[in-house]
Amino acid sequence: GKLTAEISTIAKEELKNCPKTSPLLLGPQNIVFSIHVDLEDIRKTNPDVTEGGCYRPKNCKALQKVAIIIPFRNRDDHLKYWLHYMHPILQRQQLDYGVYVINQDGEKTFNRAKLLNIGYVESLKEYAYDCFVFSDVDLIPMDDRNTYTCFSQPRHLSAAMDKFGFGLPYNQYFGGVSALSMKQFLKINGFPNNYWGWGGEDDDIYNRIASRDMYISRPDTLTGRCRMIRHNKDNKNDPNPQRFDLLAHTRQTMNSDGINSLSYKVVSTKKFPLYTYITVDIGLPP
Ligand code: UDH
Ligand code: NGS
Repeated sequence: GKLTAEISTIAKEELKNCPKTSPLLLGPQNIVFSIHVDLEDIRKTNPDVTEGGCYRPKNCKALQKVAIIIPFRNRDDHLKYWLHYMHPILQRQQLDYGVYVINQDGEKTFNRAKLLNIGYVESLKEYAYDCFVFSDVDLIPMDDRNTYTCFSQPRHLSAAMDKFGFGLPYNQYFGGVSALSMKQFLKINGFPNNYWGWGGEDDDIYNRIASRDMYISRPDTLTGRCRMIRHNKDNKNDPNPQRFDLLAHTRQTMNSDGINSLSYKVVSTKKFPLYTYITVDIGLPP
C-alpha cells in the first residue's frame, strides 16, 4: 500500500553513494573461451540480476546508471560467454546497469553504429540511464578494475586487446568497447548511421569526438587488457568500400547524420533473465 511505498522511498533515499572505487573488485582474472557455459547456470549464479539483465547494488546508491549496448546478429555463442563473464564483473563494479542486445533483423548488410544509436534510444525509453557503454559481443575485460562507466571524456575501454598484442593498432583506434555519457553522446550527434558493412564507423566516431574538442580517455595498458573470441568472418559484413570517402567528410556530415536522423522499426522486444533482446529493422543501404 501507500505506506509501504513511502517506506521504500525513504529507504532508497537513505542509501549512501557507493564508494568511488568498489571494494568488491578482484583485479586481473583469467578469461578463457574453451569452457562450457550454460544460460541456466549463469542465471542461477547471478540471482540478483533481474529480468532483462538489470542490476543495482543493494547497500549503496550506484554512482552511474549504465546502459550496456551490444550490436548483434547471429552470435549466440559469443553472447553466452559475454553474459557469463560480464554479469559478475558489472555487479562487483557496483553499477546500476541494464544489458541491451540490439539484434539486426534479416540477412542484409550489417550496420554496427546504427544498431548502437538504436540501443541508446531504446534503453532510454526504459530507464533514466546517464551513461552508455557500447560493447562488441566478443570482448571481455581481463581486469575488473576497468570500470564500465563514463568519465569526464569519452572512454575507450578495450584499450589493450589480445589480438593487437595487448596494445592499440593505432592511437586513434576507438573500436571494441567504449563509453559515452549522455552529454558526450549528444555533443557528437550520436554515431553515424551510414556505415554499412565492415570498417570505419569507429574511426568516424573518433573524428566526431575530436571535432567537438573532446579527447579519448583510456585505462592503462595493463588494466585495459581484454580478450576477443576468435571467430570466422560474418556473412553480410564485408569491408565497406565507401568507408574512406565517408571518413574524409565526418565534420560536414555529422551534423545531419546521427541521432537526429535515426530511423528504424522495432520488430520485437524480449525480456530474458540475463538481457533485453530488441530485434530491429534498420532498412537497407541507399
Ligand atoms: N556483429 C554481429 N554479427 C555480425 C557482425 C557483427 O553480432 O554478423 C557485432 C558483434 O557484436 C561484433 C561487432 O558487431 O563483435 C563488430 O563486428 P566486427 O566484425 O567489426 O568485429 P569483430 O570483433 O571481428 O567481430 C573483427 C575482425 C573482422 C574482420 C575479419 C577479417 N579477418
Ligand atoms: C581499421 C578500420 C577500423 C577497424 C580497425 C581494426 O583499419 O574500422 O582497422 O580492425 N578502419 C577503416 O577501415 C577505415 S581489425 O583489426 O579489428 O579488423 O576497427
